Amino acid sequence: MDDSQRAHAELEAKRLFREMDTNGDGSLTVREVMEYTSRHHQGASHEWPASMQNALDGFIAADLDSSLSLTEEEFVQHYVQSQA
Ligand SMILES: [Ca+2]
Repeated sequence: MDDSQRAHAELEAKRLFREMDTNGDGSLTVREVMEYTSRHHQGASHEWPASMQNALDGFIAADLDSSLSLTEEEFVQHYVQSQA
């Protein structure tokens, strides 16, 4: 990933973060992430559990300090790495 791809991924991550942060407190809870994933699920309904599991796995991987909430920094870092 070059610098412009990274910058693009960071912008995309920040946009997503704001969309997922429904109460606007600057951190994502498991609940916010799961609700967002559930709302935006587009595959077949039998794929829904796998999609929720992926979201949960992603959340746990991104939550470096195990605070059960993601700061924008944690989220952006995880997102950019997952795009690389
Ligand atoms: Ca929040």
